[in-house]
Amino acid sequence: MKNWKSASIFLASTLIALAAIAFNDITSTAGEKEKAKLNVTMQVNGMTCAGCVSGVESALKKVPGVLKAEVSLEKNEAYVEYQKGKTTPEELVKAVEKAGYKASVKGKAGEKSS
Ligand SMILES: [Cu+2]
Repeated sequence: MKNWKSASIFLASTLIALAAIAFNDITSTAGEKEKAKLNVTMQVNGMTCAGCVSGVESALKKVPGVLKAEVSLEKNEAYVEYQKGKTTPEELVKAVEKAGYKASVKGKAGEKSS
């Protein structure tokens, strides 16, 4: 009986801890959304296949602050959404170049509210 009791106490505290983590996650996600989001379109040259596309995409997604990276092989373009203050278009260009492709900033858009 004693074991059962301590086991259930352990379970209860684990559940409370998990709930606290989940709640924290929800509040921090809401906080992130309030931060300004910027986006940039880059010209990317040197991509020849779907493997290149995913290589550029994963290189961009590894940059801290990047929220979204969409790479188009046909357009030779990369569209990136990122958090203001966490990274810059110049750093994103560098990340693509480090992955082995030629990149340049095509268009910088302002803050996106949604
Ligand atoms: Cu390729």
